[in-house]
Order: sequence, then structure tokens, then C-alpha cells
Amino acid sequence: MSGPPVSIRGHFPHKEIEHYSSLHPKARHLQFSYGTAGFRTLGVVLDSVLFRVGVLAALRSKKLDGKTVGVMITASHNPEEDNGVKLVDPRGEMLEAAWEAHATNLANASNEDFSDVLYDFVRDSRIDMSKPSRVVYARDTRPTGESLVKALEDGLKAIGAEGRDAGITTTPVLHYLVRAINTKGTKEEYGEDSEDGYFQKMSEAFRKLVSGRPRIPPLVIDCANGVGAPIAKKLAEYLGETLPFVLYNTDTTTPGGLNNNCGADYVKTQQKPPPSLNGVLQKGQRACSLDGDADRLMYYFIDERNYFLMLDGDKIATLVAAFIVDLVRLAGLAEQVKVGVVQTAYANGASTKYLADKLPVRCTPTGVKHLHHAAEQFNIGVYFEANGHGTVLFSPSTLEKLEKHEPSTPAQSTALRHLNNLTQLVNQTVGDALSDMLLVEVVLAHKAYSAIEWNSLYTDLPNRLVKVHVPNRNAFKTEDAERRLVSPRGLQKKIDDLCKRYDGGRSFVRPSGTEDVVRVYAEAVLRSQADELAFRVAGMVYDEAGGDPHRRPKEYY
Ligand code: 16G
Ligand code: MG
Repeated sequence: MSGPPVSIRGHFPHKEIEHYSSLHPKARHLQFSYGTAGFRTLGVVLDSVLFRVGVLAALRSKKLDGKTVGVMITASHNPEEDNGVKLVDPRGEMLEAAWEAHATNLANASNEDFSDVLYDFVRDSRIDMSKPSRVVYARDTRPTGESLVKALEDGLKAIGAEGRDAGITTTPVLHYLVRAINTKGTKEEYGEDSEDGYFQKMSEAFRKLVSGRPRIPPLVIDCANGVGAPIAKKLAEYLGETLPFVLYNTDTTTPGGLNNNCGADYVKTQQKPPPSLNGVLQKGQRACSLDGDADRLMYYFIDERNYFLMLDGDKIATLVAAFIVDLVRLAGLAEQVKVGVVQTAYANGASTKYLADKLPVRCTPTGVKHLHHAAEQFNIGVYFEANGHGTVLFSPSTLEKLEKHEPSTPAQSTALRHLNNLTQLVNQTVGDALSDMLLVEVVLAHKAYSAIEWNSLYTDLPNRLVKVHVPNRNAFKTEDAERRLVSPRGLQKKIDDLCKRYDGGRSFVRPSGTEDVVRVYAEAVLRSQADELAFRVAGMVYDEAGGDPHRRPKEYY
């Protein structure tokens, strides 16, 4: 005998879903994919996606027993006409990987099928529709953001979820809010669940960490004409004279300005300062750039010879990790608290060498979620991508140890206090340009380092990144944290043979997760050799992938 027909628990709001869904139809020809950074494409085509993401976020919350789920509307460092959306799980971390596929499925269902596809999803995922549902959302300054928020809100209404609009703010603030809301009143309380709470927590920790140190000279900040601008302005008020800011690229209203010739991604990929800072920077003065949603950070300065020197994610990771290792040792906790660093294959070989002499270093595939999870395996895990995204994670047992440890000397007690303040300064939910910036400033103040001294900790190997347009980037498959190709077969061997001919030569090839290209990275002891190696490997990739010989880019040897 067959059992009762499989049905879902609680009420499935067919009517509401059909009504709201009809207001946000999906264009037939469009296909969407929830990738490394959520959905991301031209802002004007995302209406149906935002509606459906609203529905999905509401269901995710029900699935997690009514915990608050976050939604961030941004396309980060992409051009202004792009937009995107990603979901944030209750502890402020990225959406669980299994749900990325659900997001893609729902976004691509036809208008006629949407309600049925959704019903099946709710049934198969055993979502109890009678549970409460809460979603907090925010957006960056992109012009398409406002209408996309409306579409998202319709998705929440369709399910009857409780929505909280966090307004225009940075990605890291949204992640902070999610964790703060969900830990409120528990012993893991993360902070007050408001933007003010975020600033209070960070600025108080910063003041404590730099108190008694010499006055910090002004820091130039390039806000990428994005949401980092209003947020940095507010932060400046909380910090007052403790850390004076000079803000540039703060225009969030002139069309086309966002990330245009400015921002962390521009600086990293162009290896030069934003033109708007030409003539502004004094020799040796510290400057930094945020990206369009303020979760990436690049420092840089102009040296005595007028050369531009970049202090990227690797330089930040080494500075911060070495500082934390010292504090742990000084606090008398070296035996109990293990510090480790997580990087990707893009980390400059010189940074890996510098770090590996001091502490364990892991390599993961590109993408925040991979680094974040690997960093969780350490008592204190420092993770950074070379592109400037990263943070420090203190495990729950480490937090407890730091709180309970009885120091036996005044020096131990000071180091312990600093560590405890660091746990408050760092945004542990996700990479946060502003929190990372304060962290860097703390280390520089403690070490009495200028940008020049920081930069001299190790010398970057010259490196080159090349994009190769190929007919099918999915033909490229990697292993060993993207450091080796398994397909096309035989290509890795050729790359290995070529690398051997260059002093300090290292190169790897991987398909991009965000663009329809294959990326080639190469480094070597000499600039000319790094360039040559990169272009030779790129040429091999192009040929192997069956690129049209007539269109073979000239600079590929
Ligand atoms: C996304 C990732 C970033 C990664 C980049 C690589 C997140 C939130 N962001 O922006 O971590 O470095 O993609 O892009 O995970 P690629 O695959 O095109 O090289
Ligand atoms: Mg970003």
C-alpha cells in the first residue's frame, strides 16, 4: 500500500507566488548562474533573479528554523552597469555550497514552471513552511540597486517573510549585521545589530590598540566612488584624531564613476595608483584603495625614486600574521594557540617563502569560501587573496582561551590584552576593507613601521597575469588547489618543462570563475622572464584550446 501523497508541511502560498512572480518575469533567452560571487551580470536584466533570490532567502531562513539570512546586492569591483546578488548564511558566512545549485535552478525556471519548480524544491528540501522567516538586505550605490531591492522585497512578500532593509551599506557591514542579529542575547553575541554597533565595536578596539602610541599620520583612502565613501566618512567620525583620513573618489552620484579608473581592483591589475591621486601622494605616504563594496583593500606608496610600490593582500597577510604570532608568543600561549595562514596559488612566491619559515601555510582554490573554511581549521587563521580580500578568524575555543588565560607577567598581560582587542577589531565574518585597514594601521603603529619598512619585509617576485580567450574554458580542469592542470592532458608537463628554463619560474593555468577566459599566472626572478614565461604559457594554452591561429594575440610568443 502506498502512503499518503507526499506533501509539504505548512501552507505553500501558490497564489501569492504566482501573483508576484508575474510582476517579475524572466526573459526567455537569459540563463543565470550562481557563481563564486553569487549572481552577477548587467544590472538591468536581474529583476527576475532578485525576485527569486528573495523567495529563496526566505525559504533558506525557514529551513534554518527562522534564523536571519542576509542578501547583498552588489557587483563589487565590476563596472557600474553590472549588478549582482549573493546570500549570506546566519553566521555571516557565504551561502552553503549545496544551495548555490538551488539558486541557479530557481533563477532559470521558466515563468510558467516557476511555482511548480519551487513547490518541488520545498518538498524535496523538506522545508517546513510554517516556520518563521527573516531576511536582512542591503545594497551598494549602483543606480540599478533601488529597483532590484523592490524585486527582492516582492520575493519576501510572496513567502510572507519578515524583511529588514539595512539600506545602502558595504558588503562587510551586511555580513556583520547577519551575525550580530543571530547571536543577539547569546554568549557568542557579536555586537549590536546596527551600523552604529559595527562602528562602535571596531573603533573602540582600534582606540585601545593604538593608545599610548605616537600620533598616526593621515591616510589617503581611494573609495572607488562607491559605498565605501559614505561608510568611511562615518568611520572617520568615530575615529576622530586617532586616525585622520583623507578621502578621495567619494562621488557616488555622477554616472559612470564607480570603479572607473580607481578602486582596489584597478590598482592591483594596472599596478599603478588611480590617476586621481597623481600629484597627491607625498613620497612614502600611505594610501589605500577600497573596491566597489569595500571588501577588498590595496595599500601602496610612492618611494624616494618616485616608483609606485604596492602592498597587496600577500603583504597584508604577512604583516598581520607575523604580528599575531609574536603576540601569541609574548602572551605565553605559543604552545596552545596555533596560528596559520591560508593563501591561493596567486600568492607571490616570495610571500609564501617568508611566511613558511614562521608558521604553517595552506593553499586553497580561488574564492573566499575556500580560504575561509581552510582558515577555520587553525586556532587563529589568517587568510588573504593577493587581490586584497581577507580576514583573520579566531576559533571559538581560542576566544575562550584568550578570555580565560591568566598571564604570569605584565608583558604577557599586555600581549593578551592586545589579542583580545584584535578579536574585536577584526570583522571575522568576511574580508572587510575598513576593518583590515585599521588592522594594518595597528600593526604599523605597534612596529613603528612606515610603508617603506613594511614593504621591505620581503621583495615580491615580478609576476604577470594574462587572460586567454578560448572557445571552451571548461576544457581546463585543475587539481592541487589549482596549481596543476589535469586537462587538457599533457599541457601541464609542457608548462613544467618551460618553467624549469626560468630562474625562479612558476606558472599555473586555471579557468576563471567570473569571466569567460582562462587565466595564466607566471612569476620569475626577473621582470622580463616573468613576462616571457606568462606569454609563452598563454600561447600554449591558446594553441591547445584550438584558438584560431590567425587571431593568436601577438604578444603570445
Ligand atoms: C570572486 C571571488 C574572489 C576571487 C575572484 C576570482 C568571492 C566572494 N569572490 O570575486 O574571492 O578572487 O572571484 O575571480 O568569493 P576569477 O575566478 O575570475 O579569477
Ligand atoms: Mg568586493
